[in-house]
Amino acid sequence: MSSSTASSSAIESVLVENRVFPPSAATVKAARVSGMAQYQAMCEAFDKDFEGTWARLARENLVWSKPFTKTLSQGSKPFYKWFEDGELNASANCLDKHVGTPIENKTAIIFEADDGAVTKVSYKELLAKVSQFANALKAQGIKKGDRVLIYMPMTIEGVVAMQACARIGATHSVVFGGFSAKSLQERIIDAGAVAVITANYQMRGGRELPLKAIVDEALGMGGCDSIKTVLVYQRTATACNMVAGRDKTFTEALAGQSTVCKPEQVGAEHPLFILYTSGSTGKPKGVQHATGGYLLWARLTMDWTFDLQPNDIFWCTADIGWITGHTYVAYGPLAAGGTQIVFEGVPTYPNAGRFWQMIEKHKATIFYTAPTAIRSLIKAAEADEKVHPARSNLSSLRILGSVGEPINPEAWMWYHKHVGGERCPIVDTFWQTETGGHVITPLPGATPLVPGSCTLPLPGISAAIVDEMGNDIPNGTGGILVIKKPWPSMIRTIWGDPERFKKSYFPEELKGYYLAGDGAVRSADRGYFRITGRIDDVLNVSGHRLGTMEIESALVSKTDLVAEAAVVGRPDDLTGEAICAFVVLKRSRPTGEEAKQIANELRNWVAKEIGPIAKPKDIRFGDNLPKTRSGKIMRRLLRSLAKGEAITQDITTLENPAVLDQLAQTN
Ligand code: 6R9
Repeated sequence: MSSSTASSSAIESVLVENRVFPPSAATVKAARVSGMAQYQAMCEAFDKDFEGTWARLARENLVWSKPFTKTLSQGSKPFYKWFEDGELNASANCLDKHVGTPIENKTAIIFEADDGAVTKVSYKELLAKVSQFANALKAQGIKKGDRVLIYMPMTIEGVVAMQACARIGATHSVVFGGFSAKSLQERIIDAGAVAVITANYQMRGGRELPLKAIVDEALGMGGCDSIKTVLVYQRTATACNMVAGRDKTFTEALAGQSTVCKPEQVGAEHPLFILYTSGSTGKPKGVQHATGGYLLWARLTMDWTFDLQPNDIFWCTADIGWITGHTYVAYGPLAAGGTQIVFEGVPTYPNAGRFWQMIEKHKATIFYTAPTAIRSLIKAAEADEKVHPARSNLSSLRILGSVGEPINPEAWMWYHKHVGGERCPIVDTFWQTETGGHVITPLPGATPLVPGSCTLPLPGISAAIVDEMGNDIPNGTGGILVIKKPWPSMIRTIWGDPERFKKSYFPEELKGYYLAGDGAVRSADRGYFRITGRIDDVLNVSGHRLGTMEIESALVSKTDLVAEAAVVGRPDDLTGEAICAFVVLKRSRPTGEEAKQIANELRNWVAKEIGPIAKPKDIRFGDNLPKTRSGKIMRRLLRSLAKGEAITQDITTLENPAVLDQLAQTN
């Protein structure tokens, strides 16, 4: 819990934000959670009988092959267990559950490819695909408890691969298709994966980008001997390298496999997946989620936050490589029996009106995306009237959502007016990889909305703002966001590193509360939460989490060139935060064209080490970094330099003040 604290300007703006948008009477009337009184009653049910309420919801919303008798086990805090002695299967709860009901012929997924081609699958068809793929996995010797790494584009096949792993009790670990071979290799080794599921290529914005070649590169880096099988989906007609004995195309693997596969029942605590995310230290953390509790929350938040109704067409734009794509693409919409859109491409291809055109084409009713996408589409719409949302018929929409980073009130207002036609509630959902699903969010048929605020905790979630000793602090004062009581979809541990789990999320001084890692403030009048940003060394660039240390390690691993590096974030209008790297080279400090050229070389190096999303926007060179006399890098000062602010901090302890002028210059 070092470095920056809640920025004071963000706190001020929540105090002055006084626009309030209550849901219309008709929206309240039709909603699953109808009005604030019902929301409060739901919260009170947890206050009166915490475990009993969770147990009731788990029984009502999931199908258990063996009912649980214990709801919450607190014997080894903070390693909480939920519904411990119950058994279920996640895939059965998403698919089998609906087959044999009127939902079986309902469209489960409307897939739109990068080039606009549309494919639809019903629940019955999806179950057959998942079952056949599950049988193919079993035929490769993959079994319950094995870890399978998935490196796939957004496709029906990507969802099928995840569901098939769940069906046989294998724990999946999806890696976003933008991560590098090195990142992939690290995750394969950490998870001890036995197989990789990938595609030859992925299509993004009309370009064919390799996936299998990156897998080959990762496996060739060494240490990946646990991998026995690589299954390759042929997304495009282009051939890719195949290693005999190890690699099989989907077609080969599926040949002769039955479309019926009995789901493997697993204990509620069985790890459904591991998803790597950035933390404050160099190494990404494998966030481990449990089957029962995770699925319960995925299911419930579809009903509560999105008010999912039988005729809704739900569209979450997140990639399956992120937690949002896990909970609100691969599991939640299916567990809830909804129809959803899965989109392969990018929002700006063939033009920046793509999202709006797709909403019109598929008559989407619920649209869930990230502020960074909204901000870039605002810019595009302002520059070119042809891609403005007003050019599309968006009247099918009834609920909008936002996720991944704070949404600034200006972007909120534009989204509300131009996309939501001033009629759609916006659910600004705050949550994390670790929370499994939404934790603080408005409910569309209940909560009066305030732009830029994620409003109130969901029923059952005891979110609070405390000081560094875990004491409650009054509304209107910024502090540390915690969740006081455990909840079913919480992270269970960091894969292979339980000590780090305890240290990162349950530090001793915080009274056993879950530490989210964000700063927050509650408004004085309504007690609404506003997230003010990370309080650790984690950056949020376009809604993607990146550790500053991770990027620093990547830079200094270029040992022929870099002596030292420090990375901080600075505010950016488009991406929320931008990465700013301060670098000391082993040679003399470059200037002019040479500095630009070396900066680019370093950007490409970081892209290769981590992935293009981690490329620093600014790179600045100095003869040294600003350090205290005890040798500590003065990060506070670097943050001011990154922002281009005048240095007002006390620099009397600074060893080498002359470097400040050098580090103020961008290349
Ligand atoms: C779901 C997801 C988590 C971090 C989180 C916070 C930021 C997410 C937010 C938000 C303000 C929101 N964050 N949603 N900040 N308002 N509605 O994004 O998970 O990738 O793990 O990132 O994102 O800083 O701590 P993840």
